[in-house]
Amino acid sequence: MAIDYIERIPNNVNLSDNRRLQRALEEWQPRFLDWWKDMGPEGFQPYEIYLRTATSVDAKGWASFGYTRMPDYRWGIFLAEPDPERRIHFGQHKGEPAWQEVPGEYRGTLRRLIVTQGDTEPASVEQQRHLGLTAPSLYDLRNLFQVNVEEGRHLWAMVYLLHAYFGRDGREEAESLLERRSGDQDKPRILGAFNEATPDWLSFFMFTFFTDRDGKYQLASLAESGFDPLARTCRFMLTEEAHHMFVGETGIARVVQRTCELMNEHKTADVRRHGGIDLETLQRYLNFHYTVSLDLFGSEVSTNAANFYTMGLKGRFEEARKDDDHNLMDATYGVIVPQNGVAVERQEPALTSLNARLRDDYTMDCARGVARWNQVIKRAGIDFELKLPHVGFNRRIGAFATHAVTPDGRIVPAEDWERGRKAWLPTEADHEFIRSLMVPVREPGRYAPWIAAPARGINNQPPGFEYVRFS
Ligand code: BYC
Ligand code: FE
Ligand code: FE
Repeated sequence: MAIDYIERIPNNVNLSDNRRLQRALEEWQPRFLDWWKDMGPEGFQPYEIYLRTATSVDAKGWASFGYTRMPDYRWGIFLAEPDPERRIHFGQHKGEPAWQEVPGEYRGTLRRLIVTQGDTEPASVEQQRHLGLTAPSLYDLRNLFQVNVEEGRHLWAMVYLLHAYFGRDGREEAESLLERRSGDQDKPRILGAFNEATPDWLSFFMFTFFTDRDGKYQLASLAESGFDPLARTCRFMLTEEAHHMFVGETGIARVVQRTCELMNEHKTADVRRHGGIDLETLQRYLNFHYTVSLDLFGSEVSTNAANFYTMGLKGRFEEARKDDDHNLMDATYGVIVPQNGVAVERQEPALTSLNARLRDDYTMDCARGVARWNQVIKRAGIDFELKLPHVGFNRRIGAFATHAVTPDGRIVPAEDWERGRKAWLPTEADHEFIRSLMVPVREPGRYAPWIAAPARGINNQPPGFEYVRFS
């Protein structure tokens, strides 16, 4: 279904057939724009950015690249194509036709899930709003803004569902999504990681690698939902998410590459003196971003998760491809938990372990990316491996939240952990050093000295391409 760009709100849901909904969203639109101007990328609203815009929801639809001022970006409502035959394929409603309306008994639960998802999207834009001022290149600057406008669109995706299916409560939630603020004492964003600062580009790349990847896994689970409009909107969001994770993975790979070049050139691991980011510091940033992202999966053993599944609201990652009864009444799952002072694997009912299982899928995906970074190190002939820390390390949520766990998985007295902290997590001095590297580079084709150039340009543009026009 083609996207209608003639309308004030681009969409592929025939919005003009529902005047009431259209009017309500047209009233929300200027408030979104006010929020974007206040809380979106600082200092770059007037400039033209080389951005992609969806023109249809199939693979070809991403071919559209062009210069756009961010406030003119065509945020809209895009759902993956409907499948009229679609059925709920897990939980107690398995086999029933997918819901086109919200089942009354699940209204509150479903709204909560949608609000939680929706809240992360503007939160990340708020977290990243100052980064444009210190971008290491025009290429990176453009990628930041691409991520930002798409997170803005993800907010639209959830706000559409709230307005279209949840009546007055939904409209109120849509307002609140513009009122909470990342890191604000009085009105914080809902989930922990979205109240942390993203003060520098190393944090940004780690965030898009680790935290956007939580987005991938959560969206994939919601894309299985029996509530069909949610499933379809999440399926399209996932196509946008892939680029965010690409930015993170290649961003870190380029930092690693530059670090290795400096190590070999100067025959030292201490590359800070030469303007690079040492591998130990990269490891500490990795430890932080990975573990705050693990917290986003909730408690590993959770009755909420069991209920979401049984109700048919939130499935497993690639639910359809799993070869079991899709009810999980009798199945078990091995969950890592602290027991008598050590981390052990314990069999738990599969239903209540769904958060742990999704988190484990996520960890395997993270490990593949880390292995690719290690390839860069290995190819440079350097003997060092980046590692994901143990799942119990540095946790605020779940079974390990009340335990002090080292990166290699030992449960230790709290004082020992505090003594180890500076070797494991970024220190104030690390932050200060990284901050000192953050000087903007705005000449086309040039890159800050702490990061290598990318292998190829966006949409195959040449190295000196002007991704952002300052005129
Ligand atoms: N911080 O049974 P529990 C993305 C709360 S990222 C604060 O342990 P449950 C993106 C929980 O709400 C994807 N609170 O967990 C990425 C519950 O509260 P109530 C975002 C937390 O409910 C980058 C209580 O603790 N999408 O898209 O099974 C850039 C006990 O809950 C946290 C979603 O999250 C936390 N970390 O699962 C832009 C999908 N963790 O009910 C965007 C929707 C838990 O006792 N959300 N709590 O008051 C969900 O599926 C679930 O809400 C969660 C939690 C997986 C988050
Ligand atoms: Fe998103
Ligand atoms: Fe994202």
